[in-house]
Amino acid sequence: MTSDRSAALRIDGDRLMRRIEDLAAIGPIDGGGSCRLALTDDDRAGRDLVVTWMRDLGLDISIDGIGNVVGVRAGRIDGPPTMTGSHIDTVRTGGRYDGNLGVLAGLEVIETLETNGIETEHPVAVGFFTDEEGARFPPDMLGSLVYVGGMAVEEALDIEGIDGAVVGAELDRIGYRGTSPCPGPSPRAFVELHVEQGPVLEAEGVTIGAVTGVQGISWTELTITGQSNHAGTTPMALRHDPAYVAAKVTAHVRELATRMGAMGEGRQVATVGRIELHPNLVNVVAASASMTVDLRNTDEALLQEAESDLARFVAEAAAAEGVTVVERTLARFEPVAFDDRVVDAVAAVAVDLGHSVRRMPSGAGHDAQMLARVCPTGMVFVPSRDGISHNPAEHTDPADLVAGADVLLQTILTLDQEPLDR
Ligand code: HGY
Ligand code: MN
Ligand code: MN
Repeated sequence: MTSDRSAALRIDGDRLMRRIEDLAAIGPIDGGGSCRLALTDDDRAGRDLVVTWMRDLGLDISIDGIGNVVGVRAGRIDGPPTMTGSHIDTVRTGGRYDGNLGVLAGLEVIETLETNGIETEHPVAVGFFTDEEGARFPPDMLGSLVYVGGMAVEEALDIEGIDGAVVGAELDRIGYRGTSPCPGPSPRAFVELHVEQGPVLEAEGVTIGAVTGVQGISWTELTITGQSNHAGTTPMALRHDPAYVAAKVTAHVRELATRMGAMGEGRQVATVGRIELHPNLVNVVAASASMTVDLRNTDEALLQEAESDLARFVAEAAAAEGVTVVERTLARFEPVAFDDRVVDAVAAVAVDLGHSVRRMPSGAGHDAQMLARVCPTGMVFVPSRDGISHNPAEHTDPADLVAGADVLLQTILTLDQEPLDR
């Protein structure tokens, strides 16, 4: 049970909003969002700003071999910290809250403890993980995956991005290949604040989501090779057109998701986010097409069913058109269930603070799904206006941002008092 003084603590909303605006000003894009693809110069600038804030708070800062950055505030006793955090890399058309909110609310929680002279039993840590988005260097959640030992750092450093850059060289270039060991030290608990990025909380008029887990993710890259030819002289029956197969696959994944059910338990979503033709010219039947398919489901068996359906369709479409296809798995994570003790703490704190709350799974991937492999983990959601994200129009009302950060603060204080063992 937290003390009355701790229970009455609330974050400084203006200070949180100022930090959100300051970070959003790095890599700014029209519409109020940011573009800070992982390990770019803009990502470095964002990292430098957050590290400066960590240093100003007197945190013990560590940077590991994949560029994860963790700042720790000492507790009364030494040992594994109660940890929070998220990511500050963005997609190319990112909003200002995706990931950033979780990191900056973590800083705000620590500054609130500091300015109110609150000593926690255990250390409190806030971190940001490298390349959560996976948009430049797949898979997503790369940094937290390495942090928990899900991928060797050597393997991660060799990953080539969509622009031909390599993770290790980019980390060196921006000066964030650290010396702290990978895997990193397991925290005693991890709780992440994040915007929902979906329509549920807003549609139900609920302020806080006590997240129960994260759905499974399957990313596949298809490289389709046909025969480049003249657009005017080549009879249709003689074509081997990768663009045509890519279009059929794109239509099929939409039908697949619709057929498998779009909502409720076992909901299926499917997205073709990237298609690139070569040589991509108006009067040339393409030589090749490179595309990605993102499949997700809260049910692992159904996700595997969707993957099998896709593979069958691709093989049939390729054979019919006389093209070849090379498939490459870019990411594959099974659904994750969070620890009831953390989910219950989030829900109870939300009620104590007078906020409406509902339990719900996450449609998006998060670093928390990796930390759940090594410690009791949960998440706090706040509503996204119109359910929009991965779009500069992403917006959450300041009152909801503050509510989420207060729930994060009080959840960390609650967990600080709980005898959490693994
Ligand atoms: O892909 C995701 O769900 C996350 O935005 N990385
Ligand atoms: Mn995110
Ligand atoms: Mn994202």
